[in-house]
Amino acid sequence: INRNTHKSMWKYNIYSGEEMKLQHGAATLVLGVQYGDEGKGKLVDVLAEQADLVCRVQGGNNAGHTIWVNGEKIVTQLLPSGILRDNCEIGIGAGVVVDPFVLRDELKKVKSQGYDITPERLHVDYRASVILPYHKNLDLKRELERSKSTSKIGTTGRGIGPTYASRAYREGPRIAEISSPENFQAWLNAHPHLKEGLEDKVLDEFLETAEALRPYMKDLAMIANNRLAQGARVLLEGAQGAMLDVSFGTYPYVTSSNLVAGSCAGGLGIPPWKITNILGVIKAYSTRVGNGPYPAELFGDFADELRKRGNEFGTNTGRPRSVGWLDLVALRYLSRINGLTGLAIMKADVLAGIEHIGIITAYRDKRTQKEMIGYPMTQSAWENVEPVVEYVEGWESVAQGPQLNKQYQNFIKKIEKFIDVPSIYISTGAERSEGLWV
Ligand code: 2SA
Ligand code: MG
Repeated sequence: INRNTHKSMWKYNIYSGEEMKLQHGAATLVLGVQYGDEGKGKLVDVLAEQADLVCRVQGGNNAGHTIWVNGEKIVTQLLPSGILRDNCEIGIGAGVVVDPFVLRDELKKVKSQGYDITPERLHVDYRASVILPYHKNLDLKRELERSKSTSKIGTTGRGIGPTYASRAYREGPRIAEISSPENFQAWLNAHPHLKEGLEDKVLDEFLETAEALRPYMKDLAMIANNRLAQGARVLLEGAQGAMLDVSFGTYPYVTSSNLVAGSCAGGLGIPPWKITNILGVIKAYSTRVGNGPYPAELFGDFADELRKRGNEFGTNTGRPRSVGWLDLVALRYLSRINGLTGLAIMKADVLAGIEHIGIITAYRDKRTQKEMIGYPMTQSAWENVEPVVEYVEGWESVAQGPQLNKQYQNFIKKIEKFIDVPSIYISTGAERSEGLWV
């Protein structure tokens, strides 16, 4: 590894066991570098212990982050994973799409689990877009149409795509517009098609919900900038993963927002140079849920076993996730696009006991059997990727106490060398406490 190219990494000596410290007056970004479900929620929860403000910056309740605390499972969808640490404020940024009903229900749910989120603590940016019943219906309708051909995307059905489209069309309401019933009515009257599914009783409930959420609606961008100026440690929580980025993922089988590092500052409204650390999260293997090319995919009994062991089912939808080996070709590409300064590797414990672990180190073209030159750019190029898999020796367990196993260290070294990014955190189990700084 050429450490000179990653100055910020010098602080974290490899395998030093030294915990990463969040910088004051700066932001640290945690993002997924696969297809989502890498375990970002856990890393955010761990780092949030030091943070003063933790914010979501894109996506919506398509996300699902699972965190285990003392045997209790807590799932967040729209709320940032920082909610479990009462030392930090939390935010939902301008780049997020918010379903008011979901936010209401999620606040209620986490309250019943002991996390009462007050309006002093949670800030929802006025400029976040609002998911209306219309958008949800449209999402489902489009998917139904697409399922008649082969172009079904396999969305979460939460209205995410249509809401972002509605923003680009400049017709979808934002949080600020629903903060007053008069404004919202005026907005609906100007865009009557958005009233679909918002009739009578539902409209009343919607207005009631908006009213209840009003104390949370704020100028989060300015709050975040003020906090940074005061020396706060800010954590940005990415959603999904870079392979699902609307520009850099496996388009059109992607989500509808930009997820890569360059877009995250804009999802909150802070200058990009305030982000001084960009931590990529990966699983030691990979998963994908929804349709679209997935060259790494494994099938058969082994895949079923891995899915079961890793509990790889959609957090929100319960859909079984496809599983596969770690794809270093895509990871290397996305490490560059994102400018990763450190890598967190999760769920290697799930692979314990497997004799040989596969890693994808090159792409071959299925048709010509020749190695692909360059990164796939078209849908058909993606569909014709045949992975070249190398096998490394497996491990009986990830670590003994604070010591990583030799075989696992070799695995990590191979990744680091291939992508030229050092690892900083190794998860050794599902619990919040099960992880090592390296
Ligand atoms: P959408 O709903 O428009 O964003 O769907 C577009 C694609 O993005 C994928 N996607 C996800 N992939 C993995 N995890 C996600 N969150 C949930 C989870 C998903 C769930 O954590 O398990 O519960 O099923 C997520 N959200 C969106 C989606 O599968 C489509 O491929
Ligand atoms: Mg998830």
